[in-house]
Amino acid sequence: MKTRAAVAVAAGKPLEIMEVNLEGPREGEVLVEIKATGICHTDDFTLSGADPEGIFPAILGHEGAGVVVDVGPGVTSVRKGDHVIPLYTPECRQCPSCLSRKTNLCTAIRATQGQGLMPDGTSRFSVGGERLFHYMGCSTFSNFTVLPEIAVAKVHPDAPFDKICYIGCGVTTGIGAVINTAKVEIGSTAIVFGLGGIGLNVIQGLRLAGADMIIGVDINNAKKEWGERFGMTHFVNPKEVEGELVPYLIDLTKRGADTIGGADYTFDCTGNVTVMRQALESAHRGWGESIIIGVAGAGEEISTRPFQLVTGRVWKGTAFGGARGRTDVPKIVDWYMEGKIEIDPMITHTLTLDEINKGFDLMRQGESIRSVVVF
Ligand code: NAD
Ligand code: 022
Ligand code: ZN
Repeated sequence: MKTRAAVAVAAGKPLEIMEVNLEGPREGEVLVEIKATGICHTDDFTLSGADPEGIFPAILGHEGAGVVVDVGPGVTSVRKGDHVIPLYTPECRQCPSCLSRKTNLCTAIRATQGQGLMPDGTSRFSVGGERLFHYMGCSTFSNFTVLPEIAVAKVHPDAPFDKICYIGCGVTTGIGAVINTAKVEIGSTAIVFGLGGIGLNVIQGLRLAGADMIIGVDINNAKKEWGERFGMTHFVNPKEVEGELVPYLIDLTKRGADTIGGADYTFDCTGNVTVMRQALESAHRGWGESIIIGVAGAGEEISTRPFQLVTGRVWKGTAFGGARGRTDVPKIVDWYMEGKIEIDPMITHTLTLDEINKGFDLMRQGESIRSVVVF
């Protein structure tokens, strides 16, 4: 079949909107009509050429929602008409990782996904006889895409596509980091570094988990109002702090008889390795945990003195908020439908596929929280 898509033809070039060929689903695969897709930093990281694993030409996009329109042989868990969210972290429920119950990083299709191919080692997309690569197993910048059955989550049929697409990455990553990775308890203190599309979801996850003190840290004062909108209790702009940031934050988190200070949980949502160190060191001595969510540039390294860990601080990272996609994503969609979490105000821009490059510009300029393309 033919479908309209935004094609990343080469690194550093704008996406080109064109009609491409898409082959139907093979064994264990589903054909999905994408109704809406968010634009996320990783798409830009790859498009810019900074991602050493980026492959071109490719159809980017990993934050979508749509409808199953066809299924290949052997597909049992979804059928035509089901509403689904594509998963860049699949959940096969059979590989050693899924069975371990210790990680969400399913390994069933990992090798081919990283090569921009379907699990059988081929691509379903082409244009003018030339192969186009898939991206993060999703390729949601196409009106139709083919996905492995294990890489779709079946969700509530009444949920609006132009909002729940954000659950395909940002919402689940932020809320999941709080619930699954940090396992934040009621009454905890927390610091969130970077109040963008991820950090704001960490904040609403902390509110959901019942955290007492939710400190937001951002170099952009415009983020104060955004943070407060989702449950932030204190705002700190590092540029306006006199002296060092870490001692300032440790002092701010001293409560009652505790004269040591430091937060129970801290989250890096910037991808900046200097901030990652600040986040670790502002965690409480003896038990504070710091969760790295931000993705740093290729080749960057983190550092701290071993003393920071010897004295009980814990450094952790999270991918897709530790969520098991087929199990957890439908639950998050239900939370949205029940009003337990908010999404609508974070979607600051809605665009057509033809305007997708404008969405990238808004993200680069820091003018959007999330831009969503509606097909
Ligand atoms: P964003 O650009 O919307 O937000 C980043 C925020 O950090 C901005 O508000 C910016 O002002 C602030 N900031 C920048 N430098 C700062 C500093 N030195 N101190 C404090 N604040 C600072 O980005 P986003 O969409 O929220 O994504 C954040 C990061 O999360 C990215 O690196 C992204 O790739 C990553 N991410 C990771 C996962 C995962 O599974 N681990 C999933 C999605 C996104
Ligand atoms: C999504 N991310 C950032 C912004 N939006 C993001 C990027 C990478 C990962 C998670 C989220 C990630 C963490 C760990 C891994 N990845 C490796 C997983 C593994 O090896 O099993 C990751 C993922 C997918 C891809 C690359 C790296 C890919 O499909 N190309 C989950
Ligand atoms: Zn993303």
